[in-house]
Amino acid sequence: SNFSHAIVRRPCRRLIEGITTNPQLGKPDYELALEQHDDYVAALEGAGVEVTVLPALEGYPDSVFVEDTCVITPKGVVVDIPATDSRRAEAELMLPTLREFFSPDQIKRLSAPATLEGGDVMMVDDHYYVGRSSRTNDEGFRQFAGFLAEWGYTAEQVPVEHILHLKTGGTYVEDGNLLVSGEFKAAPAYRRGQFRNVFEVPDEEAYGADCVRINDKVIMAAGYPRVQAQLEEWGYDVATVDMSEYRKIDGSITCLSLRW
Ligand code: CIR
Repeated sequence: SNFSHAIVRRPCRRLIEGITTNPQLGKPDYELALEQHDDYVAALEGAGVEVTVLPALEGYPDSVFVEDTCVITPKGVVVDIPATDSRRAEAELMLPTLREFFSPDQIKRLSAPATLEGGDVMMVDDHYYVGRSSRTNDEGFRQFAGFLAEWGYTAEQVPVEHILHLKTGGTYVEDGNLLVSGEFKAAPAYRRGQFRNVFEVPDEEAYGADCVRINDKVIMAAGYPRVQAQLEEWGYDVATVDMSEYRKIDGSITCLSLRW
């Protein structure tokens, strides 16, 4: 894909209170998280996109994970309804920024009781895989698939049992190349000959399965050598960013930006 823009939001101090399923990893170090965020923005810019950096939102510990606020497709935007009480307003708070870039008829809104978070949405050309997770429900899928259909896209659900979001467990880096980890190695949805190459990420590198393809670059978390070697073998120019502080609160590399 050709991307020209990205949106990120600076982490707030209350990042250390972000929701986590991995408390044993400890709390994020805020200063280090800020540095890693700077490096992330630099990596996006290095891939050739213009980055809009929004100010921190102190009331929302997880607001750095802007990917969960909406889904941006080449035809329009669907504003999400995040599933957790502490995050729900983040989507609404992204609207003014979306309106700077998209016209009113390009912006679609989900309505309750739908829930949907962008981390559960993986685009493969004109087809969208949508996690059925603790964060994205059937009604969220139904409404989202309806908007996609208006734009000429198809969608299907993929059950997410053991991790937070669909893309936590793998990402499509385009050109027919899919990275999968854990439960998704066996996902029937990914086994229909529609991928040229499927790399099964070893368990010890599972966190590295979430990568961002932007223009001719792939941005990935630092410290996952087998994933990196596979991406390089596929011919990608790989940029790495240390994600240690975000990983502590279940954040992967795609979560930190919106891209189009
Ligand atoms: C949460 O639990 O909502 C955050 N701590 C992490 C969100 C990660 N977002 C993503 O994978 N798209």
